[in-house]
Amino acid sequence: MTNNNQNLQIETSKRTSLNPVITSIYTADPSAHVWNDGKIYIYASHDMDPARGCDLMDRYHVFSSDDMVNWLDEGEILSSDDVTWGRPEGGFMWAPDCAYKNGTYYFYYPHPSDSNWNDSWKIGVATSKKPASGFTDQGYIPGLGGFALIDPCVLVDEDDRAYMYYGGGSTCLGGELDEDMLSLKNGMTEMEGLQDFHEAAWVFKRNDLYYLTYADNLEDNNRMRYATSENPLGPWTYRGIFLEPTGCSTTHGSVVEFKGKWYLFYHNQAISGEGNLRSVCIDYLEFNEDGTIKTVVQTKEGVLSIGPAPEVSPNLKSYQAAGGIVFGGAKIQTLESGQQVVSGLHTEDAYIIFNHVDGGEGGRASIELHYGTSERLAKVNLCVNDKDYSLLNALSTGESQEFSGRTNITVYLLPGAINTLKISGGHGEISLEKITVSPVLD
Ligand code: FUB
Repeated sequence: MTNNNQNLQIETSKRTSLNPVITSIYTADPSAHVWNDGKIYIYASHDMDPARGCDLMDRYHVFSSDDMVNWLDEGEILSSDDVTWGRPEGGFMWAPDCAYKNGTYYFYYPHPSDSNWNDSWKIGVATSKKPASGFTDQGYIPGLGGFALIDPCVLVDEDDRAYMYYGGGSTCLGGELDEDMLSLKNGMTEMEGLQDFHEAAWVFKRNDLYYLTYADNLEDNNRMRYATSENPLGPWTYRGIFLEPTGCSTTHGSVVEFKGKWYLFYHNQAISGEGNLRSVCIDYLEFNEDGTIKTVVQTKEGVLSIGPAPEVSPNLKSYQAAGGIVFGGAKIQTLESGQQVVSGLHTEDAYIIFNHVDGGEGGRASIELHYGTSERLAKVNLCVNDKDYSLLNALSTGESQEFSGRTNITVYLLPGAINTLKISGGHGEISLEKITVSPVLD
């Protein structure tokens, strides 16, 4: 097995984000924030593949970027297994948000507390001193929750007062959070003035005006609407629709300014064609002179890079697939060029094992698979030290022997060269060239 740094190569970074922007795993409900470290982060929910409605969504991943184009999967930050007060069967980790105050990141998420899920929603909160790791659940916020009440959003205003918004069905509620960010100051009140509110509340502020965006009820084709107010808790003036249907039955988005430009983060189903296997997208959001929002143009190109491309980690390690141990129908194939790759992973009971993968000092590491496939959408299953990270998407590279494909996920590795990675086929024929392992720094 090759395990060295000589294979380190400068990868060609993307200069346009393309849409969807997150392709390796299915992500939805993006809440984007710019923190003091100068980076932008997406807190997203994770559609599990294969889906069963939205039932199996049991964990959250965070993504970060310096340039809006190259996004790093920072890994899983919370799963329903971590929620001691939650629904015994797990799942239902729906649209989250994150806020920062006084040196702490507060991650808010909706989760049922009972098997009877839609009657028992609560808003949980986990905290960390870091934006994308180290979160510990703190329980749920007293006084919040009930039938269909989901999708928390928190605005920390310029005067440091924090407001919570959430809702579902036709009800949107807002209220001020206490200094501790874990409880309400005075309870919640209904947000007045919205038209056709469904879910997915998001509040941001621009030029002293508050904007409340949300999903409407258009059947099987939700759109995003918005309203404005001079006060964080309204009353609101309805302003219109600014995101037409994306092709997905649900819609959910966040609006953020980063390095002088405004963006809409939203989801569609362009990769899977399935409404419960969604993918996060980004497009520009523009305002008219009077502060109203122009209809967002949904593109396949996405947005342009606005910063330096990330450098390849000097600690990246590369493992050639031909150095792995193959089982079942998986086989080492020698190409005309002399290059050796592993094919046959799509056949029954086929898999490849990489033993002795070096986790360095242990902790988070980005695992990237370099592959070729002529399938429109192949899938591979990744297990690391017996933890199943579920299916990763491998989008077409055009030719099965064109190894420009990349799919990645951040996992936890044990310290030292004692980690075992197992890769099996999930769907479609794929050839594996190598995997790389790079530490993800805090
Ligand atoms: O992702 C699960 C649910 O679908 C969210 O909470 C809603 O906003 C909708 O996007």
